[in-house]
Amino acid sequence: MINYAKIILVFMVFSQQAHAALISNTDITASTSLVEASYSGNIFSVDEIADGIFKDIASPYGGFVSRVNSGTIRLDLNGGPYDLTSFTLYNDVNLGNQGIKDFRLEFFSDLDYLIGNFTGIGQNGFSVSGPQDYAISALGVSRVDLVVLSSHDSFGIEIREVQFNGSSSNSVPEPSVIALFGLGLVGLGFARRRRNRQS
Ligand SMILES: [Ca+2]
Ligand SMILES: [Ca+2]
Repeated sequence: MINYAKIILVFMVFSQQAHAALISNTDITASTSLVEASYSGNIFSVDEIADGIFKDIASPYGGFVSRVNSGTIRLDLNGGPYDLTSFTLYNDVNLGNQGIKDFRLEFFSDLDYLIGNFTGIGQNGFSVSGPQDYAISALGVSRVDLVVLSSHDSFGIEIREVQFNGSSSNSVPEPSVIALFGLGLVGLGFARRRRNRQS
């Protein structure tokens, strides 16, 4: 006989969706060994890659610039680990024909294991002035290395902002879900008792 209570219980548990959240700004701590460019006394420091400022066509730009065409930017995700579903890139400081081109995201667990990667291509600021979204799927991520493989021109790496979407890997089920779970357990108990009586 089919155990309907068990099927319902499994359905309820798996239908529980953790809440997606924007991981941005203070959720991200950026660091790099690349040299930060400066212009007219304005330093384009790496922390500006996640400072909440991205619609920056005029000074102060609120973006990161390094005059090399490749290199790694480390992004520690505070409050992680997270289950990531997308990456958002605001490419090119002071929109022009710049920005990163080929890049790879490397995902690390809280124990610092490399657990996956994603390869993408950024459009320059002439082509796309707004956010560029990339669907990704990576579970239990505490850190992302943004490895820039090439840039659109010799100005080097120019990024206004990065963000992720995802949910906490350790998210606690909501009370309503816990209540449903309890109901499912009760149902299981009834089903088992009935089966015991029949046998
Ligand atoms: Ca910024
Ligand atoms: Ca630019």
